[in-house]
Amino acid sequence: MILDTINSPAELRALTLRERLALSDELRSVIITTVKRQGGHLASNLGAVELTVALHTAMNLPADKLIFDVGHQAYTHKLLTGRRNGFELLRQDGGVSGFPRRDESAYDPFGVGHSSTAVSAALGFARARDLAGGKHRVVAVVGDGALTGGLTYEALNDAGKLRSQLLVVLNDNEMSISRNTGALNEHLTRLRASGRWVGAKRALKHQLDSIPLIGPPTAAALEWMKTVVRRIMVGGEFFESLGFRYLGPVDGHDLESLTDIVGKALRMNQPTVLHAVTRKGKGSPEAESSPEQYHGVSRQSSQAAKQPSSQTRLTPDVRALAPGAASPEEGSCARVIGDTLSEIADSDPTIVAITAAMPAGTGLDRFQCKHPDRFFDVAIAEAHAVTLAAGMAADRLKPVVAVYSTFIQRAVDSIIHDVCLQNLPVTLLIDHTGFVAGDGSTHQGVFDLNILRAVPNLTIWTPSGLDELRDMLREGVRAARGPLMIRYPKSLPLHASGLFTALPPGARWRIEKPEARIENPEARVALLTFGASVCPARKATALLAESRVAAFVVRVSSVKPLDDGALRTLTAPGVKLVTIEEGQRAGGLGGAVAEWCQDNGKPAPMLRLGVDDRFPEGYSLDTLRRGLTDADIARTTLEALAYSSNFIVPAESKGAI
Ligand SMILES: Cc1ncc(C[n+]2csc(CCOP(=O)(O)OP(=O)(O)O)c2C)c(N)n1
Repeated sequence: MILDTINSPAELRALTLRERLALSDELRSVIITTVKRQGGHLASNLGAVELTVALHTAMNLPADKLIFDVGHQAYTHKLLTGRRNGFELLRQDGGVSGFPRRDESAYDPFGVGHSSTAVSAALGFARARDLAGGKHRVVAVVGDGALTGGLTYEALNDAGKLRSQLLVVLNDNEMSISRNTGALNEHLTRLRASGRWVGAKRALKHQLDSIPLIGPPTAAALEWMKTVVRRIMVGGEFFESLGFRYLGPVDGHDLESLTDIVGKALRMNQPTVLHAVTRKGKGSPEAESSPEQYHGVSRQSSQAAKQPSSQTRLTPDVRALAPGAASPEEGSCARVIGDTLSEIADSDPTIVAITAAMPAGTGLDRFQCKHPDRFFDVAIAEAHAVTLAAGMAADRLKPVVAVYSTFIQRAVDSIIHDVCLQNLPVTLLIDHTGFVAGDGSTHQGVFDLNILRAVPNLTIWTPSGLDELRDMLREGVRAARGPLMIRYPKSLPLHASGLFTALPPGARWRIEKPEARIENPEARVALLTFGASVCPARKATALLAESRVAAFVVRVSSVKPLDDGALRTLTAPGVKLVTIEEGQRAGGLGGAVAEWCQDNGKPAPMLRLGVDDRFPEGYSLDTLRRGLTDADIARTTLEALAYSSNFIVPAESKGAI
């Protein structure tokens, strides 16, 4: 394999065109085989193979800086920069990340996972270079989806002033995760249609050859020629109005032309956009025909792993359960959201649903099928999604916005300033809270509760089962009293508990009966938790019972407001409190309970388990959950009981929290 001989771009540059074409085929097959086995982003990566090979050939990496947007199209880049071995364990602990990371390679100048950061970061690199008098080139690779994110516009607007080299390669495959949407996308569609982009050089030559220049060129012929050249090589009024030179569109799979034009674009001493048209899923018939389903692909099931590789199939992972988390007792929260919202909207015409480019991931595609007129995909624009909802709520609609926890971080001020300050009835459905498998530290849902708990007027509910999620959504949207956030992980048990009673949700916590009765216990401990941590907490009560500790679980269905009555019961003398959450300890559930105890003169002995002021690292749920498993909860509780009458964890155990 040629790929085996490539450890750095220098070796790639020594290859002939024929060899680079063969290498591109090899890269595709390694990506397909690895993603089949490990899961990962398939379609985006297959579409970016030639583009990446061309960039690696024309650039001088790592002196030049190559910055990917979102980063889920960087597999070829990783395979060409000495990470072939780690790629075997793509998205697994000990293997390479599915995204560029500064701590992984000198070839990754900027870490990423969230969309629309590349132009800002690249401009930062360009300005740093210029201040230092450097000569290296800076390139941002931005998808047409990422181009819909507001940050990109802010950066383009700023970058247009630059008087030095900055190349933005627009990797336009007409797709975000779903089909791209919005007016800019339509502009790109027109550019694609106008440019006859099948190989820029060839198209240009063909167009120029077709000009009938008989005799001395007439003024009309010259004007025509100018128009044709402009249409091919200088279009994109949008980019030009922002101060960029626009080149393209070019065929993003024609390696020869592409390498040539990337080389030329790199020589431009001004901000330049090179518009490359690519095909998402290129080279895999199934991914090409269903790029949305094959955007993300889940890990091969163990049964499929036993079959010969020719029979193994890729598994689209649009709404699938988290790898390793799937069990018959668990189900997808997104599916429940989509179905429940569709159903309640049947009888309530004021309900509208908003997604920021994730209709399938959030389950809102189900709502879209049933109520297309009341469904809005605003593209990758979380802040806009929330402020749009505020506007709708101010005019009597009941908007529901579904966003993953990690991406709602983009919309914090919209929630504060537009929704909560005006006390508008917007329902925020925050999916993928807590630990998230596969994508690494950029995608963990461990901040939303902590950041937003401090915002006045916002109610925060935390379901622990799909039945509770359904009830909360029904009740929240029906009442539409004010800003409401319902936050849930990717999947939940079907039932919050066997004893579930369909009480209207609110600040009503469920104090579960202890599983085991312990006569004369050594200690009484309440484990306060919600969501994915309820199950390990329940198991921990059994482990604690073995040490004569009477522990019981309290299902916290509302973090804001807290359940005053339940807390008064729980802070009775003799009960010790343990809060457990897949989120930052600072300001989370534990913080809320500690504040309540302080404010109410009930200084209960208390242990707060969660993420201790660090970014969670790891790709498997097992790794991410270290410190919060049933055994960890029981062990830390026992350590705290043994260590101090104040129920404090010894300093040396803190690392596990
Ligand atoms: C802020 C933010 N919102 C949502 C996402 C989820 N997301 C990941 S990739 C993607 C689509 C990106 O499309 P594009 O930039 O065109 O890249 P392509 O996959 O088509 O190559 C979305 C919406 C994200 N990564 N970041």
